[in-house]
Amino acid sequence: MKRLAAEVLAEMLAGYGVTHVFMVPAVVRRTFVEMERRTKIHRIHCHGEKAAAYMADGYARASGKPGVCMAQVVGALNLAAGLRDAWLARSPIIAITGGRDPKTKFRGVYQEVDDMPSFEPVTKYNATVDDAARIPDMLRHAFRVAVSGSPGPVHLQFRGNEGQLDAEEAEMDGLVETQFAAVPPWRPAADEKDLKALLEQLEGATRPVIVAGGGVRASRAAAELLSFADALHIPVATSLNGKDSIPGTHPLSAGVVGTYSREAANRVVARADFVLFIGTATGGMTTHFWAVPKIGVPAAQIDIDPEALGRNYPLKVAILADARRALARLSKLAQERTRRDRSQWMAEIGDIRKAYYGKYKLQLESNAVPIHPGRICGELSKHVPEDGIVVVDTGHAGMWMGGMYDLRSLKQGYMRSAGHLGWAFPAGLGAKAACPDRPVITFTGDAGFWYHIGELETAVRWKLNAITLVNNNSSGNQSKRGFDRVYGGQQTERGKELWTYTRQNFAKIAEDIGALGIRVEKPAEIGPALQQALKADRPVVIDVVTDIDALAPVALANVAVRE
Ligand SMILES: Cc1ncc(C[n+]2csc(CCOP(=O)(O)OP(=O)(O)O)c2C)c(N)n1
Repeated sequence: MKRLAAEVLAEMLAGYGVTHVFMVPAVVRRTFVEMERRTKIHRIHCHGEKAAAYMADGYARASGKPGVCMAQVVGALNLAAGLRDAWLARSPIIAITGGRDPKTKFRGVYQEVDDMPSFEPVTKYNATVDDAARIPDMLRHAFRVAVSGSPGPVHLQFRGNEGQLDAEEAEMDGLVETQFAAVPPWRPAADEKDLKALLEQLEGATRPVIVAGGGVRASRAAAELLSFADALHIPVATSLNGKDSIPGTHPLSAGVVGTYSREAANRVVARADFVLFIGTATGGMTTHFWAVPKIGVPAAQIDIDPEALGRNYPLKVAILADARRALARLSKLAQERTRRDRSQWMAEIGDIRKAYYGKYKLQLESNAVPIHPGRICGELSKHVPEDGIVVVDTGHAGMWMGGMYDLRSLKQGYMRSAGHLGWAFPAGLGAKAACPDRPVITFTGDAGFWYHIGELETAVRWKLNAITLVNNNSSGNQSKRGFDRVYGGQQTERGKELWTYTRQNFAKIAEDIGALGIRVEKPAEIGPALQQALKADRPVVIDVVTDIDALAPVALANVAVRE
């Protein structure tokens, strides 16, 4: 029996558990009508395609379910640009765009270029859907690819500049494979002999460390990670993507290692005589460009992606498995063995942690006016609720929060821009869409906030009640050091034209748009502002006026290793 493609598409998306789609019209118009008629899917109509992609990304990272975003042909490249962060962070997204029609292509059709090559570097699967009958199987494949292995974005280009293919009829099954509705669809087990070899290596090590990445998060393996680390007394450092795999308050937590990092973590990892990488691509940001730890350190790795294993660090043991399953089995096997005394290493970890908090106390508790951003991190560590999700932009935002913010429990979440300035604010709205019952608090600089400030109106209209805290120093002051350098020491007064802005009051702008705006000028006001925001049940912007001269700590490299 023939059915209207739009009906089948709307029903299939609902069948996969999609609750929101993020888009700028006009694309698959008829499907939106069928969504209204047949499903509860919210059609979040945004102000820009890049922001729509970031919202889908935030939705995906908060829920583990693919985020869906859409654009008509002329907005397709804007959407592709927004997939870049998801690609880098391995976040599952399904992007649907309008495309070309064989009947008219190459004739100078209004608004049309060949968008397909632009999606190639930022997707795992990039395909054209030319016949309505193919929508079901290609959508199923899109879900399958997005969530399988190391997750990532996929792109389907529907025939017609607005993807009008959805208005056609065809024979369609509409079958949904719910196994692929979220990450991970499978939990492959590790080879027992590899796990035993790893335990041998760990037993032989005096100062082992675990570096946990986004794969631990994707596998929802944090509890198993902690049991294993606790059982064998192994400290845990994380990548920025893996930050919510261990509370910062846990005595085995070293912090985020690498470039946007905590110096305690770089110290611990540099001191280690054995490194176990779990669910991390061992990329430049996590390893401070392969300096922490140094290449050649005895290492093992657990990953679901065979191509990640040993890619940057030669391995003693390479384990292909789902992180949660491997860690659960490792904990079990570890119970059957004698455990090595690590009291000296544990004492050292305690000392390194203490030294870090001692050194940064001045910033975390700073009473300076204008406010020091370290104090914001200190206040957030205290005030983010037990089930709160924190969403963080890149640049100094990533450095301040990656290094200085502490999660207090495994129920709290942490997500961060994989490098794109301006990602966090829309991603926070997407996270709130995915998890309406959890508080979402976004930390962004003002440069980051300016990118998609128009989406405040989207937040108000759709009641995406996220809290956005703006570290407002009227500049992108991460650029200061770089411009000082190229000016040969200290930049000229005019050099500041390259990274400063006019002073603005974002609380006022927020109020004008219909959100709650709170301006904070004194450190003691941060806590009460957060409490007020958490009770507001509206989108909130907390505009914190901060010190333009406060620069985030740079990564500790070349850590002296003394025996
Ligand atoms: C898309 C994109 N463009 C440019 C950059 C480079 N960049 C990184 S941080 C930054 C300035 C950040 O300013 P702001 O968000 O205000 O935070 P601040 O450094 O002032 O704390 C820039 C331009 C980037 N990361 N991403």
